[in-house]
Amino acid sequence: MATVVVALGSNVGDRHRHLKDAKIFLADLSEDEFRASSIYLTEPVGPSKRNFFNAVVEIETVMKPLPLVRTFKQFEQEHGRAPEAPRWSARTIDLDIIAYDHLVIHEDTLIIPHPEYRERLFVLEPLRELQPGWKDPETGQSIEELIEQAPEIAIKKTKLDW
Ligand code: PH2
Ligand code: MG
Ligand code: MG
Repeated sequence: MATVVVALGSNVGDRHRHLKDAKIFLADLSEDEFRASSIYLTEPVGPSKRNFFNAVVEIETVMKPLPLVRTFKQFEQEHGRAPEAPRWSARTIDLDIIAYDHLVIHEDTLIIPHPEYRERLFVLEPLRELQPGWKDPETGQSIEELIEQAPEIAIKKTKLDW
């Protein structure tokens, strides 16, 4: 069984609803413990103009990384995400694998840990809430070090429920 850290993001439509739907899907998928961070309101990184709701969850699964990615893509598409939409376009729901146990994978089709999560406070802050002892599987850096180095963005923990 693997512990998988998943980042959730939504910046269009009923963002709270999209996150809650994704949580139900991920909790169902999880074989064992399921844990979720708070929901955060975050400034967009990149050209998007719409603020995001973001969160990080942890699931336990026997699924291998690639099938898991495919399952996530299918969920995204069933929830209004166009498969060929441009990289930075608004999204109803985005599910990204941040880490899969302590695996390091560098393949054409898959990079784990997520290649950009170290620059993304909207992932790092909820991850710190969930796993204060987190160490990057590739570099060994602590979550505090990662947060210190990441570019500043406006980010606020909300009191929204799941
Ligand atoms: N996702 C992106 C690009 N920019 N910015 C925020 N705040 N939150 C996101 O989830 C996000 C983003 C690409 O997936
Ligand atoms: Mg993403
Ligand atoms: Mg994605």
